[in-house]
Amino acid sequence: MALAEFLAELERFQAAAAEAFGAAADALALEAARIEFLGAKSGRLRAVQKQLGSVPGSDKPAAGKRFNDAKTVVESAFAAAGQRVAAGAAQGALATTFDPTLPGVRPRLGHLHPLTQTIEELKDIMGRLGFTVAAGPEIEDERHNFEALNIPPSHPARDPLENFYLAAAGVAAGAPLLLRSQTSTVQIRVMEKTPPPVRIISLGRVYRPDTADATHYPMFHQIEGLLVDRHVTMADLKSVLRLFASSFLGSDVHIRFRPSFFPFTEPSVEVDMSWHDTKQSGTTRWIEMGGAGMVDPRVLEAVGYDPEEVTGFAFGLGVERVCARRHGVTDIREFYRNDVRFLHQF
Ligand code: FA5
Repeated sequence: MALAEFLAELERFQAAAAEAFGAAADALALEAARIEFLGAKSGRLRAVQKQLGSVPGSDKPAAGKRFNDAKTVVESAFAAAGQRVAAGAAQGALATTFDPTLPGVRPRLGHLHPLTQTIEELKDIMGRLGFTVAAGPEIEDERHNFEALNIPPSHPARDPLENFYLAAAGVAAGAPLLLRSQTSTVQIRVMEKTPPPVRIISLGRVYRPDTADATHYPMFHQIEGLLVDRHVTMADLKSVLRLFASSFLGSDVHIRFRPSFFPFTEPSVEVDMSWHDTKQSGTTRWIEMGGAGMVDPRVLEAVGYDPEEVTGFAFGLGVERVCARRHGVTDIREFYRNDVRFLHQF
């Protein structure tokens, strides 16, 4: 093949390759063009290279140089097309996945646990009735958990199997300590320090070795109320609890007193609240929420109050049960499973 003929062939190859690479709209088209022009086995570059062999010997160096130049030009045209196609693809992807006119994605914010929400709301309701919040320790001595509450050593509630007693050290020293089993301990701590009248609530954790079930947990919360003043009666207790129930659970909620016994109140009642069960064709069920009663004169005496001068009422309700009742939760263990799908609903 004459040199001129070879150079013309080289020219055609170079122009056709540049045009094909320039026209490739996407990676697929560009790859097809690459195989056609630069393919190692049967690409057109390879064909032109073969023709170089037939150029007369004296023209070979010039032909070879032109061949190498054309190869470089075509290869850089391919590289440039590759960059253009990749940039276009990235922009296209952005155009389909990012729409700046769409509203942003709101991050999911955490919030207070439903039991904490309940505690805060109950403080609020009782605060409006003039009750201030008092606190007491969760590790208690027997005087505050039992004795001053008129619970004698022989009472079954003091059984070591019914309580979480702490290390033997306290027992050995003759002053056993235990995790408080009720918030009634705070009644004593407040009355020991404050002369009447007293109007407090106390909310916090209490501990009992109860088996966990739908209405029991070994660690739970109580809200305790105590009002001591002149002429306090059971009617005051009932109206405060009725207001408490209707403010937190709704005005259609009824409360019921069932005669009961607590060593530190006389008379004593269990406090039930109605549960209008819409799932069971609107039947009304009663759920025990807590205990209550008139403070026993012996408790008033134990803290130095004169039972001839003042009377008082006290109540202690289970926060988990009140919260479950409010939200229609049928198993209080849900509050402690830490399942965010459950907790997120409140
Ligand atoms: C008491 O704890 C008395 N201190 C209440 C009281 C206070 C009576 C003041 C009189 C005057 P009781 O053991 O019944 O009472 O518990 C009160 C409430 O706590 C129960 O009605 C229930 O709502 C809740 N409760 C009791 N045990 C558990 C438990 N294991 N898990 C969840 N809630 C519980």
